[in-house]
Amino acid sequence: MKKNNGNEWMDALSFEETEELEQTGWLMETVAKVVNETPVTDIHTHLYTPSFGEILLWGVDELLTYHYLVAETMRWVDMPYEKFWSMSKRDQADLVWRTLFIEHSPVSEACRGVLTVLNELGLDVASRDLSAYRKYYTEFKKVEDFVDLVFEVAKIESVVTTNDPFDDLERSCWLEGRPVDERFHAALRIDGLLNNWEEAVPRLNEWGYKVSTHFGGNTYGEVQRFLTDWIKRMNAVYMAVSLPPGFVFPEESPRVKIVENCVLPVAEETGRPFAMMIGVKKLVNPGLRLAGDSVGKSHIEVIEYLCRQYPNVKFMVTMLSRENQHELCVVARKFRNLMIFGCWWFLNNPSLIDEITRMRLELLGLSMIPQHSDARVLDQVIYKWSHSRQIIAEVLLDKYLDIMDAGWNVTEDEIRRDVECLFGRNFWDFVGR
Ligand code: FIX
Ligand code: ZN
Repeated sequence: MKKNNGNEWMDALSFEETEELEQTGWLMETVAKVVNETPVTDIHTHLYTPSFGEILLWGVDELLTYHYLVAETMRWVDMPYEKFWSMSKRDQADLVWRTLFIEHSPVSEACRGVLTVLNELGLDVASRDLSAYRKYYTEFKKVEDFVDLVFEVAKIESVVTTNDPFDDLERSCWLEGRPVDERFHAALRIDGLLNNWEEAVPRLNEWGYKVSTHFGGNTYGEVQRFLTDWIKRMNAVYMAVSLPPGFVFPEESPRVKIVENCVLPVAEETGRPFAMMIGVKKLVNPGLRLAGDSVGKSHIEVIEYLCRQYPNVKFMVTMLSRENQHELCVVARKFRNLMIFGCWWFLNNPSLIDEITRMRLELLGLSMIPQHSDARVLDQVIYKWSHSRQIIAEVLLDKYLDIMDAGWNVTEDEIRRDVECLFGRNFWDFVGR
């Protein structure tokens, strides 16, 4: 008597059904393997090359005081914000750990992320022993050793950082000529120029760029020189800015004047894309500081206008509102000089990554950049990519199964080619490297 192993149902399958079952099994295994092992270029982070020192954040106390977790903690804790900010980093971390992990189960995406990092670093998450986790990090004598480990665990090939010449600490690092790890690529961040023109003018003059608030003289030429100087100094792969939901173009504002007369000409001349991250409402709750920003639906017409009027400029765009995602996909179908990217910030959650990635594959195929980490703490790339890889693999599998149903069989090489596009090739081809 054949051992009843519960699989006797398979004997009843036809030859074709058995073959399809085997193909499906192969596809599931192969997609998961390729997605999990393909190295990633993380195209937007808040990390820094190790030589820039303490502004590169790492370690469990930095993980626990990530502004996402601060916002979640302050929902439970009836403490004046300023009292929290006056606490030491360690005491802040203790409060977050107690509130979000011990007194309540850590089910939010940001909480889960901390657990994924600890787990993938080989620590005993079940112990809930924060002091043991802290002790682990003391074993790394210099951050460079930890960078190598994190890049290996997360399978990161390189990261693009956010580099702001208006940040005094960071500017001095660049002017000193500190060495840049070749895995860390700079993006020139120009919020200081576009979102605070009044404050930027005296600083630009101090740095030797003769500009005036009302754009007299050769202000446009001098701002262009500022941009090209910093693109060269940083070897920046793109220029980037975050913009409010109300951003429109054209418009009689300093921001639009500078974009039109400085940023776009430099983008065209240098071939560097202009990355717009649109939809952030800064400091709706100022007491929360970095955690106090919120989201608003933005005007898709501005993307249509810019891509149409400036066909020789490359635009990278991500939008913060879920309600903008479908129209952003549609606009990307209309303009090959538009590359959409990431599930940004409040969209970087499994349910929305799934929805947005599915929508993008269905509307754009593989001509998009599905994700970036936005990591502010080095360790975070471990969880942000582990979680996203899992979802991207599930969605990709569904799409391959759909075409397999119609008789199209993808090979492992083709799956690898597709995933390499999504995880870096599309980006590097778009920036022209
Ligand atoms: O403007 C940005 O680059 C945003 O990503 C950040 O300001 C934000 O705080 C963040 O880290 C979101 O993930
Ligand atoms: Zn960011």
